[in-house]
Amino acid sequence: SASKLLIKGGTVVNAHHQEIADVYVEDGIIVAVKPNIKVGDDVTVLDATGKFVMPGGIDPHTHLAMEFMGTETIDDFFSGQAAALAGGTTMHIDFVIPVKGSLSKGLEAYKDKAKKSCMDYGFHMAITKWDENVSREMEIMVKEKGINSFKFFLAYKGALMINDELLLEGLKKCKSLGALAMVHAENGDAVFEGQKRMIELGITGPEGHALSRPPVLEGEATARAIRLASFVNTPLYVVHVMSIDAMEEIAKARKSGQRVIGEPVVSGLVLDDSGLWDPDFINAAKYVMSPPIRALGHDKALQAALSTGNLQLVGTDHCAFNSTQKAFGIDDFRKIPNGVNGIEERMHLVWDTMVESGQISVTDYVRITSTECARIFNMYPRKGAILAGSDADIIILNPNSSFQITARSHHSRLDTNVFEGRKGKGKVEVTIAGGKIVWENDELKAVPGSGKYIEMQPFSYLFNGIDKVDAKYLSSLQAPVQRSKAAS
Ligand code: DUC
Ligand code: ZN
Ligand code: ZN
Ligand code: ZN
Repeated sequence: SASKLLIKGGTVVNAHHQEIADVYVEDGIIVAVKPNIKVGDDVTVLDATGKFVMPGGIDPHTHLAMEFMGTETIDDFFSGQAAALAGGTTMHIDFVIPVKGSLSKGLEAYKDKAKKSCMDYGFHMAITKWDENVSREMEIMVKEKGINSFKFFLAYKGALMINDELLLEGLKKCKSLGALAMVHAENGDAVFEGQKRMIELGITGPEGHALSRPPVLEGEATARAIRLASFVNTPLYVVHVMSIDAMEEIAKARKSGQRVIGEPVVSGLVLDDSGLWDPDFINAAKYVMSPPIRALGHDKALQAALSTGNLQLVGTDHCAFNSTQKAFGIDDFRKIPNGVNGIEERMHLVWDTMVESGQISVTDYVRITSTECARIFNMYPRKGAILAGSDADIIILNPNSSFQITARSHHSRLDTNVFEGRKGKGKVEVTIAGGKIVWENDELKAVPGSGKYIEMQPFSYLFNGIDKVDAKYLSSLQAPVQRSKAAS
């Protein structure tokens, strides 16, 4: 039976434009966006008068059901997505971790984990080592499996970290496939050194985590990755930009015309590091993520960079570990599983911090929470837009209503919340995913198995004109140098 939905009288917002209009949905697809749509009585009608009707959030950076640091994140593809839906996010892109070095085995494992999905999802692929087989498999991922981005780790020495030689190989491979290279930018060798230094000083608590990997190491790795991407002439996406140091490198490169994307995450935008000094271990350990949440001031600077366009979209790095798991590091901060929540809170906190505060417009909000992600990963306008023909992933946000965040009422399986107690203006009152109302009147109707795997095609707009730059470079090399043939 066809499911038909009419959203009446709201302000429909896209990244480029907003207007008062009705939105008519049939079988999961937006059929019409215009004023005064008339429908029969077999259609469910939602009144959105005085509210914003926007594309559902797309979270470009999550870790659901990930095995990491000797344990597994406690939000899986159902609980994490249910939390997302309750917070107005209708799609996410998760990171596949290869299994025994095999990308295809990794993808199969993640597709299996994702069978219980209640919203659409896509995958990035993490590259944790390099050899001929990885290189071959990258090609299969892009050409046959719907993957168009690969993440390289410049941190996690001895585990996920790769060196510059391998990063260069990876960048070249990404370029040849039209896939986007992503980096976790911290200098892993220096972090390792910094950790030893803290332990030697007897600083074994959660504050040691931040002290051992300061902003300068994020700035260094970000600058290095940007310069190597420039050398190869391929676009670069810097995940979880947490510091002024990293942000300024991205801003500078973009100003010079380089194609670099910077993704701050909601924890970095609204929190500072003071919690890491909480005398209660668990209260402090819940803030441990990498790169670390920075000192007061970095948060505001990252917000400002989003509002000026120096940073382009907001993720979460949602990577949930509960108190029992955080306690693995009670005697040594190096054993605290790294990760904080955010998949449920991102849309609300970004609205309150950026729109309600007057830093950005509502159209910009749609761009940084949804549309830009869809464009970068080549899903636009199927995703990230309220247009006829787009998927019906839609939220209705009431700017006059308020939200409050607490572990008692959130939908993640976490027993803590890194944003505990935060309140703000602007509430997602309705979430529609795949044309179905899944969140309304604070009630969740998430259906396991209803989410689809979204295959992403290579060569997004970030690759436009890259070949021309290469051709120009090559022809400059081929200009003959006149030298005298006289014997010396
Ligand atoms: N950082 C985290 O905090 N968790 C997962 C991986 C990462 O890079
Ligand atoms: Zn219009
Ligand atoms: Zn990372
Ligand atoms: Zn991450």
